[in-house]
Amino acid sequence: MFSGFRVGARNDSYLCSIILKYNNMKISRIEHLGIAVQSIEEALPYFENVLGLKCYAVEEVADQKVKTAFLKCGEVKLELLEPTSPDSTIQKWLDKGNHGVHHVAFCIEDGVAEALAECEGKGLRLIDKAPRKGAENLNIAFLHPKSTCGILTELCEQ
Ligand code: CMX
Repeated sequence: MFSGFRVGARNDSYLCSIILKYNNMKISRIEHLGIAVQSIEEALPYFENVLGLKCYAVEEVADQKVKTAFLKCGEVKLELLEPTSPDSTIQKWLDKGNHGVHHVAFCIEDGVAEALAECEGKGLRLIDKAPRKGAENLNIAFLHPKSTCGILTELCEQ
């Protein structure tokens, strides 16, 4: 016979484990990989002339202090990120000796705002509390790498 939940540490952790397993977010694919480079002009020949990928758009995202170049690789895009200012987060990341893949962006089917609320409810650290406009006019939001296995994670939708 069902006796109801008793208040106590055991039931709290049981409930917590149910909530953590509950997953509403639908990821359809990897939208793009963000790759930090010091210079798009110097990096492009590798991607175009060696890998044979085509750059189809170059766009500056002023509020992020980056210039972006997009290449298609099947249904996944590569987003080259060049800092446009010494205080760009990309420049700071490069200055620390990092280079290469900077973030992974997932395409969310049913809304970035809902996905953010779900992530926050599960205790993840959000960088963006609400979706904002990113390159290619996508609605985007970042999750902090400290709560995503060390991978700077971008959620996006068309
Ligand atoms: N991947 C994994 N870890 C990263 C990281 C990355 N790309 N960038 C920073 N970190 C880690 C650092 O290593 C550091 O870890 P430790 O504390 O162990 O050293 C920690 O996060 C804090 O990093 P920080 O150097 O002190 O930098 P900040 O806290 O100032 O900023 C972050 C880090 C992630 C919050 C910031 O870079 C950010 O807001 N990123 C999201 C926006 C962005 O990247 N925009 C550029 C792309 C634009 C676009 O695609 O449109």
